[in-house]
Parts: sequence; C-alpha cells; structure tokens
Amino acid sequence: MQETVYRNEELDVNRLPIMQHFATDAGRYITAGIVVAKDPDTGVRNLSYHRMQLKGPRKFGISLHSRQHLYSYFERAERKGRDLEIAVIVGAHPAVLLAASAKPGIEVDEYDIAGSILGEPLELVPGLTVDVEYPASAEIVLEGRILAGVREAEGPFGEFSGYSTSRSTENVFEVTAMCCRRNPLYLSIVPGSAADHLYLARVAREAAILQRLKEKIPYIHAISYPKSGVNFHCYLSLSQAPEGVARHALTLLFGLDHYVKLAVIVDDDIDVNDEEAVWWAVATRVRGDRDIIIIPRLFTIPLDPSSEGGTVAKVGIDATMTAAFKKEMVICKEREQDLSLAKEIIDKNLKS
Ligand SMILES: Cc1cc2nc3c(=O)[nH]c(=O)nc-3n(C[C@H](O)[C@H](O)[C@H](O)COP(=O)(O)O)c2cc1C
Ligand SMILES: [Mn+2]
Repeated sequence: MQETVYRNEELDVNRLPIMQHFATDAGRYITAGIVVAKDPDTGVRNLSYHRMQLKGPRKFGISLHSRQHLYSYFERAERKGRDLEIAVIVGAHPAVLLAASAKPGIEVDEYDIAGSILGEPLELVPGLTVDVEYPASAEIVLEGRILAGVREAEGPFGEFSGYSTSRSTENVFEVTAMCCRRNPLYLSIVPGSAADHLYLARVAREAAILQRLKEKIPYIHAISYPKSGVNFHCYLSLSQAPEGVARHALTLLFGLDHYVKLAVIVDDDIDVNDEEAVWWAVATRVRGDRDIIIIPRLFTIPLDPSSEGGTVAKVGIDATMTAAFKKEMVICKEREQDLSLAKEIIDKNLKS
C-alpha cells in the first residue's frame, strides 16, 4: 500500500477503470468503495459502502441515503461547519468487505470486526492527507473529504431493489490523494439486484438478526434472506416452539430489521434456504384468516419502491404446523432401503 501515490496535478481518478453498469445510471460509478471515517465525537471508526458517481478528476458525488452511522458522523461534523475526512477503500481482504457490511452499535470500531474474522490484528497505515487509517493490504485508497454545506445532483443509479433511483443525499466527495499497491486490482461490485450486492449485505444481516432473535427466543433454528426478495423477504424456522412463539418471532423480526416486509416462519423440517420447500409449507400449512399477520404503516427503507411516506405494510406468514396438524398429517416419505439401493446403483454406474 502507498507504493504509488498520486497528489495535486498528478491526481486523476480517471486512471481507474470506473464503469457505467446500467443504461439508466447517471454515469460511471465506483460500486465497491468502502468509506472509512471517524466519529467526530468519539473517534470510533466506521466502515460502510457508498455509491460514488465520477464527477471529475478529483471529485465524486456520494450518497449516504441509508442514513446510518456515516450519515450521523457527517451530520455532526457539518453542524460544526466542518468537512468529514474519509478514506475510500477499493479492494481489500474479504474480512474487510464483510466488516463494512456489518452494522453493530455505533460504539463498535468496525476494524475490530475485520480483525476478529481474521483471527489476528488487521495492519493499518495512517492516511497521508487525512487523519484516517486504512488497511496496509488495500489495493486502492482514495483519501479526501465529504464537503460541508455542499450538495449537487447525484444519480439515478441501479439499486439493490432492481430499480433505478434518484434518491440521494447528494453529497460531494473531494479527493486529496490516491494511494495504490504496485499493480493494484480494481474491485467492482455488480450493482442492482445482482447476487454480488445482495449477498454482501445478506451475510452480515443474517448473522446479526439470527443472534438478536436467539437472545430472546431460544426456539429459533435458522434464518435466510432469499435473493428473490432483495433483502425485503426473510424466512425463519423454529424448533419445538410453544403456541404463539411464531407470531412473537415475526413481530420481533419486524422490530429488528426495518428492511423486512414479508416474513415466513416454518418448522425446522423445512430448510429455509430451499425456497420451494418454504412455499410448499405455505401452500399446505397456512390458513389465510388465521395465520397471516398484517401490520399497516410500519417504518421501512425508502428504497422499497412500494413504500409511501417512508412506511409500508409488513406481512408475516405463520406456516408452522399446529399441534393438531402435526398429529394428523402424514408427510410422504421414501423408504430408506429404496433410497440406499438407488444410491448404490448410481454409484456403481458412475464408477464403471
Ligand atoms: C454493496 C453495497 C452498497 C451499498 N451502497 C450504499 C449507498 O450507496 N449509500 C448508502 O447510504 N448505503 C449503502 N449501502 C448500505 C451501507 O453500506 C450498509 O448498510 C452499512 O453496513 C451501514 O452500516 P453502518 O451504519 O455501520 O455504517 C450499501 C451496502 C452494500 C452492501
Ligand atoms: Mn457502523
């Protein structure tokens, strides 16, 4: 890192192969940029992804539309009339990519998450033009600041919902230095509802939400955010839970994750990562009048195209079996000896 440094007249981000991804995008975007910043009050470091629209040799448009920790850092800096110093990592160890998608409490330094995934300290180097550290092993880093009191049109851009959106906080990022490894790799994340983008958000989300749910409800078995639901859908499974726990879990989930607008809860005989099995449970175990909860006008992410005034109805489907159902219904099953015989025949044919 910092093997090649560009500053002043030499600094032109057009050296990077920044791409336009969709015909509907406003232009060329860095999509894998991880913004590192320090909390203006506590110094705790945050990592988060933000789309960055190329505007000039030393200028990007940037959106803090998820209004999470970086938004709060910038808001507090701007209130004091100060720019927010940042470093943008493009390409790093996957532990850093995962740490950036995690959303712990605001008091947690997100480099600690990268370190704990790695099982050893993450080596950092100080910025050359900003008071922000970044990984010594990063491929490319753009140093600079998000400007206080400046807003410029940014977007539209193809978002994770699969829709092109102009929703943006319209901030401006001014670059003061570009530091690279020798022969750096340029990382791009396919935007829109591509697996690249969705899964990166999903891994950290599944881990965090499963942990929070289990703290309160020990019967929770597994969780899945299927790609088809663009992280607005969540499937949960329960083991041996008493009456009412499924509905408790659904309401707790809506409270924990405001992205979720449709949740399906099943028994642990259903694999939540098998969408067909989940919807088979809905098809065969649900009575709409009894098993569906609808909570109108709950807070949601504005990037949900169906939201109105920042709210949407949340739908919970309890597809767990009732005690009577469990007693009466017999699920079709193959005979064990037939399965092993079939396997034997296949194995023999594969070998010959
Ligand atoms: C690939 C990817 C792209 C993202 N792009 C943006 C973005 O452009 N603007 C934004 O505000 N949030 C974006 N996010 C969401 C935040 O980066 C993410 O929620 C982050 O974990 C926020 O956590 P924090 O509150 O700890 O910063 C993106 C997330 C991913 C995974
Ligand atoms: Mn954070």
